[in-house]
Amino acid sequence: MRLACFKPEDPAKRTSRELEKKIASWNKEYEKPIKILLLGAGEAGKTTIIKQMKILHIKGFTDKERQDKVKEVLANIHEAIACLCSNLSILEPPVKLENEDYLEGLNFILEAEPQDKFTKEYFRWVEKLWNDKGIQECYNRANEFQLIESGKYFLDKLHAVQNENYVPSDQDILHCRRKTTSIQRIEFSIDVPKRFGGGTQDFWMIDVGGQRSERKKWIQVFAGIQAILFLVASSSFDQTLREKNQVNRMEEALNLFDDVWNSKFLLDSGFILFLNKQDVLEDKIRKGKDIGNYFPDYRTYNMDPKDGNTGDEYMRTRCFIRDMFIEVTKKGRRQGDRKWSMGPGFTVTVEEPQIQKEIYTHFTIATDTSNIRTVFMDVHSMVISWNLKSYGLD
Ligand SMILES: Nc1nc2c(ncn2[C@@H]2O[C@H](COP(=O)(O)OP(=O)(O)OP(=O)(O)O)[C@@H](O)[C@H]2O)c(=O)[nH]1
Ligand SMILES: [Mg+2]
Repeated sequence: MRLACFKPEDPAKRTSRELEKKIASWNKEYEKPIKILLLGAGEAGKTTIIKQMKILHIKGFTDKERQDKVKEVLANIHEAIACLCSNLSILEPPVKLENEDYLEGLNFILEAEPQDKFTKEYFRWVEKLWNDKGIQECYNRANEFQLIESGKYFLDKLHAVQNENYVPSDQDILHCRRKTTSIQRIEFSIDVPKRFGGGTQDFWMIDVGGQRSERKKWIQVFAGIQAILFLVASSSFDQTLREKNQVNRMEEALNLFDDVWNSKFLLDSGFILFLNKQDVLEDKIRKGKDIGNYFPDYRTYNMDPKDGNTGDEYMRTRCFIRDMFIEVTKKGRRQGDRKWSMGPGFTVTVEEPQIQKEIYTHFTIATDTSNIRTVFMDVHSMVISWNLKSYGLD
């Protein structure tokens, strides 16, 4: 009688066992979270996307979180009105208050001590000033100085905010601005489409600060990133940097995108570009702003008719901006420039990477939950499919 353990193994069975092992190891990878890193210059909308993920995939904001936001909302109001008041006379040519009696209020706001802020008198002045034609004219020229994006949103709802029972809504939280100075990670799970096997997939989304001084921290989180979500403030073509007011914000975004796209640390990551702040861009263009004054190539730009109505200035502008970024992905690394710089004082020498990658683009409004829900259905499917591909499972 032969002992079973000496029985020669059936080769078919061995192959099937090896395959099972391989699939088990793939499944292990599949169970790992997919990491998405948000990048882009300051005020592009990265943290707003994190807030949307919280609304869409986690339980939203708790009562305590909403209460904590009140302080930030009030700080946004003060920053906005003080910024408008102090820039009125600095603008070239300067702007005057329509109602000169409000000069007292303007000085009150600019000199407000913490205990004056948010008193009845304070809000009375803020409201009067915000409705003054001079301040409104100054607001219309806000691209000439540094006003926070949320200024108009909160100054338009002073009545609601003054109420002692005021609780910030989701919209208020999405509009509220606070500069990121740390690295933040949000974790969530989403259902995997049936065509990718069903079940759920965990995601980690990582947020970093985009202003120049923050960028030296980025490299700490580059390892193991499956997708880069690069955000651009599409409306920023007529603005300069808060950090350095001689530099055009859109130029900065293009250069930063060039650096990130060509980074040897991100060769394995997929790239998705969010051409964000489409609502602000559309508003600017409808009011007669012309990107051609800042990017003269717009004058000879030919929009592809399949991208929309070529006679619509907003459509043309958004396609032109998208194509400037796509152009970056097509050209090789700048000749003689092997340095990868993430801002002043932080450069790394790199070898020339010549890997063909593709860029996926979306026109987005980060403060609009339904827009982001739709866009992210695409993004999640795409990232899951990239991930499966990288494990040979597509
Ligand atoms: N209207 C409008 N506002 C937006 C949009 N995206 C972002 N914002 C606002 O723009 C401001 C800046 O957005 P953030 O998400 O803080 O920008 P960030 O990229 O995180 O900026 P840093 O932390 O400095 O890197 C906030 O007040 C947002 O509410 C958008 O699509 N439309
Ligand atoms: Mg941020």
